[in-house]
Amino acid sequence: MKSNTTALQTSSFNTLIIFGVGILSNGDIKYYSNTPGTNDVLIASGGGYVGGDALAEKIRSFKARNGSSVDRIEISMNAQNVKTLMGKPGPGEATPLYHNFNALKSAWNLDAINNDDESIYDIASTVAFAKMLGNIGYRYTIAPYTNIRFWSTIKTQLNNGLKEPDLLLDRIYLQCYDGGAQNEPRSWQSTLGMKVVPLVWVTNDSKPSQSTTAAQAKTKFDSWNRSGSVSGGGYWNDYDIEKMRLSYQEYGDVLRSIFP
Ligand SMILES: *[C@@H]1O[C@H](CO)[C@@H](O)[C@H](O)[C@H]1NC(C)=O
Ligand SMILES: *[C@@H]1O[C@H](CO)[C@@H](O)[C@H](O)[C@H]1NC(C)=O
Ligand SMILES: *[C@@H]1O[C@H](CO)[C@@H](O)[C@H](O)[C@H]1NC(C)=O
Ligand SMILES: CC(=O)N[C@H]1CO[C@H](CO)[C@@H](O)[C@@H]1O
Repeated sequence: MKSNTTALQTSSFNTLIIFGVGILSNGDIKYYSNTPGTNDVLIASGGGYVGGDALAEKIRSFKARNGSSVDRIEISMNAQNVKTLMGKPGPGEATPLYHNFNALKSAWNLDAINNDDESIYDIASTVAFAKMLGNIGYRYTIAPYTNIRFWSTIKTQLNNGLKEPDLLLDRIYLQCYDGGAQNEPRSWQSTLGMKVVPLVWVTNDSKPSQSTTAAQAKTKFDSWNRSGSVSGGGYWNDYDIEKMRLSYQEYGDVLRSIFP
């Protein structure tokens, strides 16, 4: 909510992932702002978009501008209430949840839903929900930091019978910071049978030990790309770029230099 739109459009980033969204027990969707000075916003309810024009325009503008490097927008979500709602009323097209995600896709011009489940890990409901999203027209991505066996099962079931460029689960963003600091992209790629996009945490005063300057990010991405030929790189998170007054351009240039 506090991002610099121009900087995001002009610093070589091709994908933005908006953090974070959650589903309420009735199938409504809420955007949790996670930033001091802003409030959580109900964004879809009763089958329609209710998040307001200003927010929709801001999000639509990221990839709309002539010259913007951004061509893909994802929303990142937790897995709260997914299991209950996939049980009843289920993933059908007539459910409030289906209509809400359909309305949100149009209102925000979204491309993918990112699953950042870090606690529930229920296979059957995750697969049912992802397939529902696929029916709506979303791509599906994951952002694991641990539990590789769960993610491997999800990837196999969702992409069963599908081929590039029509994979449902078409990207894996791997957390290589904090709880995932020891992750080796190459070994995840080998287990998952798919390339990953490693993520590092930008300079951050809340967990300085996880801070990664642009120069350090370059060293990491370069080394991962040499050892395993990863499919890109990325950063957690924009809020810290704003708060710490970091340079979008420097972090973006690193990605462009290694993944041209
Ligand atoms: C936003 O980013 C642009 C491009 O980098 C920069 O010119 C502008 O000063 C920034 N705006 C703010 C409020 O920081
Ligand atoms: C983008 O901008 C360039 C230069 O101003 C212009 O020639 C081109 O027509 C624009 N393209 C679109 C799709 O607006
Ligand atoms: C990253 O790996 C790809 C694929 O092997 C390669 O084309 C690219 O040149 C590499 N980037 C660098 C900076 O080595
Ligand atoms: C400055 C600051 O506190 N930044 C953020 C660092 O990232 C965590 C999330 O992992 C946020 O909670 C902090 O607000």
